[in-house]
This record gives sequence, C-alpha cells and structure tokens, in this order.
Amino acid sequence: MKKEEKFKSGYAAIVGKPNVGKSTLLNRLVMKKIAAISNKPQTTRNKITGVVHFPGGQIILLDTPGIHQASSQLNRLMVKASLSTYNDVDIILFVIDAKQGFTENDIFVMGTLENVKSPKLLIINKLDLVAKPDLLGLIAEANAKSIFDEIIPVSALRSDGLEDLGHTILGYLPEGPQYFPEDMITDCSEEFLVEEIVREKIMQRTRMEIPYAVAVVVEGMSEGHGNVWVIDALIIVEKQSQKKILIGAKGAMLKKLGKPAREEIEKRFGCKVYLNLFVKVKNNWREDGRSLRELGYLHDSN
Ligand SMILES: Nc1nc2c(ncn2[C@@H]2O[C@H](COP(=O)(O)OP(=O)(O)O)[C@@H](O)[C@H]2O)c(=O)[nH]1
Ligand SMILES: [Mg+2]
Repeated sequence: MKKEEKFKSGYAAIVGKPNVGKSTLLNRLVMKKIAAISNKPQTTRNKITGVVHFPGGQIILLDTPGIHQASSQLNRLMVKASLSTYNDVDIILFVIDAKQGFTENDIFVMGTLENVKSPKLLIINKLDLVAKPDLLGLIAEANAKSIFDEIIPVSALRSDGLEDLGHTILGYLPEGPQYFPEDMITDCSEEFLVEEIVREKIMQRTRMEIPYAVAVVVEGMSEGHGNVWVIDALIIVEKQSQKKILIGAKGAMLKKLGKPAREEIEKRFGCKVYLNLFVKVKNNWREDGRSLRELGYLHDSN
C-alpha cells in the first residue's frame, strides 16, 4: 500500500436464490470454511459473516440464507434475515447459476433489489458448468437488464476469478477503519461454527424431510485430559421416526455423521476433539416460536 492510499473497508451482502453457491463463494473468498454447504436448498439458515483481508482494505461479507417464497415460520424468518441485510451494506453481490441462467426465482430476487441504492455486482457462478458461447449469451442478457454495475463470471468451487472479484469489490468500498483484526475471519462463535459443521454433515447425508427437520445445538465445550476438547452437541428433530433414522441401527448413522464432523472440527480448530452427539425430539419446532428463539433463529427484533 502506498502511503497516500487510504484503507478501504465495508460490507458486501451475498444474495440470490438457494443453491447458486453463495456459501461456497463466501468460504472461498475468505479462504477458510465458515458456512455449511450442501446441494440441498436452504442449507444456510442464519446470516454469516466472513472477513477478507487485503494489504489496503477489508471486505466484510455477509452470507444470507437465500431468498425464496417462504412457507414455514422458519423459512419466513430466513427470508427476512436475507432482506434485512440490504439496507446496511456498501455493495450487493447478486449470485446466479451460469447453467440455469435467469430463472423465475432469480427474477423474483432481483425484484427485491430494485430500490436498493448500493452498487450491485452480478456474479455468474458455476462457470465450470457452461460452454463459452452460452456464457457470452448470458452476459449479454444480463447487460440488457442494466441494473448491474458490473458482471463477473466465476467458479467459486474452483476458485476461478475470485482474486479479481475481491479487488473489484474492494474498489467499490469507501474509506473506512479496520473493523476486524487481521487474524479474525468471522464473528461467528466457535459453538455456532461447530453447529454448522454437524448440521452440514446431516444435510449432506440424509434425505427427504430430514435435512430440513434438523437443528443442532452445542450444549457444552470444554478442555478434557491431554488437550482434547470435549464437545456435546444436541441434534433436534421433529419426530420420533426421524430420531430413529439419525441414530441408525446400534448408532451406526450417528457414527457415520460424527466421524466427518469431528475430523472437520479438528481441522478447523487445530486440536483433538471428542464429539458426543445426542438426538432429541422437539415436536414441530420449526413452527414453534419458543423453540425457534431457543435455537437462535428468532430474535426479539423479529
Ligand atoms: N460446479 C460447481 N458447483 C458449485 C459451484 N459453487 C457452488 N457449487 C455447488 O452448488 C451447491 C450449492 O452450494 P451452496 O454454496 O451451499 O449454495 P447456497 O445455497 O447459494 O449457499 C453445492 O453442491 C456446491 O458444491 C461452482 O462454482 N461450480
Ligand atoms: Mg448457503
């Protein structure tokens, strides 16, 4: 950084319909995994912060649950969490899937952006899935919409185009303070990160309604003998039948979920972990205000 150049910093909201790769983009830009990823829509439930550090600036990324026409109370809260970020950010990163192009859902999300004054970048993600002529067609179509300040094709999964994207975003940010120290890449708590890792493994390994019926709460985290962290995590489901599936025969399913979760937690925090998983039924928690509050999805401001 030259002496006369001022430090730039600000907030960038990643928005788009579910499954376009918003969380993957956040993780890759931050270069550490923070947000859960799966091929199922609505994997992300909370607003998640990730910080990208540059010599002359800092981008604070907000990953959002994804906007869609919502049905359950949990889903409505998720959409509300996404929409509420628009007003407080310096730039919007609107993500679409290159293979799908502009679908009805993308148009719906774009509609919610109409009155937002911040600059808007269109990120065409999953570049790796399309041929060049198709991509050029999509870029032309996006240009015609003339609501985007720039159009940037990337492949988040392959980290293609992300360095340029980072610098482009930085270019739009105002002069500002260093909000986060350089070694801090998120303001999410360790408990939250563990909950996301466990929930991700469940989302990736279960089917039908189970991925959506699950919530995870870390009930305890403490240092045991020999520098091993002991973590107790509670998996909450809606029905007895779901509990049975998650536990599996003689606990086989829990083991299948627990191993990759433990390994990822160990990698993320750089210590040995003993992960205890418990399963509990909470009838209809997705529609129950008290449960939603206890699980951190409903805040008094909602
Ligand atoms: N081929 C390909 N797949 C991607 C890319 N980015 C994300 N995905 C996949 O798309 C799915 C949804 O990703 P996720 O980040 O959870 O999407 P979100 O719902 O928008 O947060 C996952 O299976 C990702 O691995 C990409 O650049 N290329
Ligand atoms: Mg997500």
